[in-house]
Parts: sequence; structure tokens; C-alpha cells
Amino acid sequence: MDVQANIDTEKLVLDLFEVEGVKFGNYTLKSGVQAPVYIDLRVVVSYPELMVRVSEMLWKASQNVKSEYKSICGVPYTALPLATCISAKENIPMLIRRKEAKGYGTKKLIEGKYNDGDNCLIIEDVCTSGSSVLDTVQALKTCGIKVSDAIVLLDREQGAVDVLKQHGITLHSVMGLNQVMEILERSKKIDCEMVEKVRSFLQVNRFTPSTNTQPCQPNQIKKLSFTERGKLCTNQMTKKLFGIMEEKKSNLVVSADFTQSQQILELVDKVGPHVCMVKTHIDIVEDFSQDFITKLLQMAQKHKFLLFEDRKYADIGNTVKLQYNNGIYHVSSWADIINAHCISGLGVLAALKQIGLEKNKGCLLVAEMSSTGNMITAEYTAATVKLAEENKDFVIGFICQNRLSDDPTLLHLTPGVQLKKGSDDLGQQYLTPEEVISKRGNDVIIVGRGITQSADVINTAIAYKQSAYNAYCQLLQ
Ligand code: 5IU
Repeated sequence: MDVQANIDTEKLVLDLFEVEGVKFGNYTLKSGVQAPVYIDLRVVVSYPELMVRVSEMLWKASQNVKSEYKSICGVPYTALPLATCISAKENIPMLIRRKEAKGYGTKKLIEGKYNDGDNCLIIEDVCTSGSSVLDTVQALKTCGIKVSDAIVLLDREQGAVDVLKQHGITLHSVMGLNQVMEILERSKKIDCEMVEKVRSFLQVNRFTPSTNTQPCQPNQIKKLSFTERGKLCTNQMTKKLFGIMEEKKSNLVVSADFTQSQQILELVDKVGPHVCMVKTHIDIVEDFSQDFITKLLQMAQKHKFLLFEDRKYADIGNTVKLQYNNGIYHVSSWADIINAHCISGLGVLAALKQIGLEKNKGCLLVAEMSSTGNMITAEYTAATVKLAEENKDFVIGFICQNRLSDDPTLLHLTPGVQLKKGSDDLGQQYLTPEEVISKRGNDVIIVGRGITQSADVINTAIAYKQSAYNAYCQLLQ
């Protein structure tokens, strides 16, 4: 680092300390962890000269980036004005990541002009685990934009460099927390006791790259067959499903949304040979009985498909546990797979896991919905993806509209599918199998009325099966 850079960094650190962007004491972080240091650079917007200086230093650090990039994108919200300063001063186009996406359909995660395959440079103020950077990378990725590098003003040196590296992203920082402490100690703003306290905090609170399967580049996953992906899975349910899909050459799930058990049994006997899974809404069945479940399980064995109860558990943990295990349906006794909205927090997943894990069941997380105006935001989707990636012992994938994770062991199942694009009169929106599988990179289509209301159920199911499986095969070429 040259002498001028040292002087600039020192001045910046002292100024950030002065405006309380960096504070020392006893703080409870968002995660609930007690920390001796608190960094919140939102305050710089109240000091325009400081804000410009921060953006200039970020820009200087970006000179080390080797890849070409078309635009920059600040991680919302703190880095948004910083990216704006850089964009205006250096005349570089900017993209804005929308945190609260509009309803599905008109939903635009990323504002600004871009082309498929563009590389974008991420700007961030502070990095701890790298997860906020990854959320923005995820949002960009769903729009076809790549990220190879990220610039951060202050790296808390808790492992973000390695975490991001695992995702193929090089993190460049203007300064690290240890350097900040050295400067402040030298300037007598903090004492050596505090420095030691922070150092041991940083040592204990480190984030390490996940030891799970390495994520693939999206193009690589699309080239992996279901069999190859099955081999990478440690989750037995995912392995089983990949196996069935390959054996039956079917990535079709039928949604058996009938209210009479006989209608369901007749349907699944007809379409059973052509589907990898049958999806139920057991609470719409008017003549539910244990005998119906016994027959359904016999069908599942006869035609080799899995049973997915689309219950969308969403309550607090304790309630969800009772809903899954008790009541008149005893879902945990027969459904191979269930799904959940994680709106209520980690408790829902923890509760379902308590019941399902030892029964070797699988869970899908609802990360996106097909219905118009649904209130799922980009941020919610990104948080759901993270939850899935951290709970792969039980979570086998997503119900979604777009490929969301580069982890080849997570499945992407998409409802809202018919042979023709369109909608129903209650907000359902339909995409075609080709759009869902080959364009959007999902794995499985879920089809209800497209099959159940057809005059020729068997041949229609075959048509959906072939259309989705051919789209998958095309990706492998
Ligand atoms: N389903 C959706 N959209 C979603 C989710 C679930 O349609 O976002 I999450 C369910 C509802 C229904 C089936 O049981 O998938 C789709 O049925 P149709 O193909 O008949 O629209």
C-alpha cells in the first residue's frame, strides 16, 4: 500500500469512528450473538463529503479486479448510495437490486438495463459472512447476470473471503477490521484490552464455507443428468426421486386435486406409470379414510411414484408439529414429501424435522409462487434458498418458478404449468413445460387441471411427460 493510501485509510477510519459508524462496547447482533464491536455505515449518508470519500476508496480497490464488467450494483441499502456515487463519477452504468419485488408477473428483481450473461461488480459496505453479497448475487443471477468480483469497504475478517470464493466470487476489501483496530489503538481511541476482546471475538465467530456439495455454475448443473445429481446426494429421499425420474424418464408430478377418494385412485392408476410423484391436498378429500391411504400407498408401490402432500405448513413450530403428525390425516405416516412456507421462521422447519427426519421424509420449501400478485419478495426467496442450503438433511429442494440454487442436490419443482401459457380466473398463471425446464432451468413440472380435466387423461399425461423430459434432455446436450 502506498503512503498516500495509508494516510487516506487512517483518516477514513478516524472519521468513521468519529461519526459512530464503528463503535466498541457490548452489542447484540441481529443473530443474537453478543459482540464487542458494532459497525453500521448507514450513517455516512449524513456526511456527504465522507460518503464521496468512501466511494472513491471503493473505486480505487476495484482497480484490482481482473474481469471485465458491464455495470456495478450496490448491496441494498447502505451500499446503494455508494454505488450511485461511483456510477456518477466514473460514468459506469448501475443496476439496482429491488429488495421488495413487485407481484409475480411484473416482478423485476433488478432495475436498469442489462443483457443475458453480463458481468456485474458488487459494491458492499461491510462484509461479515458474505451472505448479503450472496443474496444480491442470487437476485442478479435469476436475471441472467453473472458476478465474479465484489468490493467491500470493511471486511470484518470473519470468513467472507472464503465463503464467497466457494461461490466463485473474489472479494476485494479497502480495509480489514484488524487494520481498523490498529489505527484506532495507535490513535488512542481504543485500548489494547478492547483490541484483544475484538480479536478473540473474531476468532471464535468465524464463518466457514459450507462442507456441503460444492455449488456448480448454472450451465454445469444443466449438463448434469438426474442420475449424476442423484449420486451427489446424501439425502436418501432426493436420491430416490432422482432415481425414479431417470428410470421412468419422467419429471412430471400430477396434482390430484379431486374431492372424492375414488376419483383420486382412478386418476393415479391411469397416470401412475408416467409420473415420478403424485401431489395431494388431503384436506379437500370429502370421504377420507385410512382405507383410502392404504390404497394410495399400494398404487404408489405398484407404479413406483412418491407421495407429496402439498400442505404448505406455515404456523409456529409446535402447531406445525401437531398438524404434520396428528389430526385425522396423520400426514407423517404416509406422505414421503411435504412442503412448508418459512414465513414463521426457523421453528417450522425444526418442528417438521423433529418428526420427519427419523422417518426419512423430505421437505420442499416454498420459495416462489405461481399466483399473480403473490407477496413473496426477492429477499424472502433468497432467505428461503439459504435455509434450504443449510438444512439439506431434510430439505430436498424448492417449489419455485425459477432456478434458485446452484447446488445440484436441490430440486426445483414448478407448479402453474399447462401446455399453453395462460391463466385461470382466480389468479393462477401458467407457463409451458419448455419454458419451465429449458428456459428457466427448473427440474420438475407439477400439473393439475391440465391433466385432470382432460378428456384423455393418459395421453395428456404422456404429452406433459414427454414435453418436460425432452426439455430436460435438450439441456444435457
Ligand atoms: N400450487 C400452485 N402454485 C404455487 C404453489 C402450489 O399452483 O405456487 I406453492 C399448487 C396448487 C395446485 C397445483 O394444487 O399446484 C396446480 O394446479 P393446476 O395445474 O390445476 O393449476
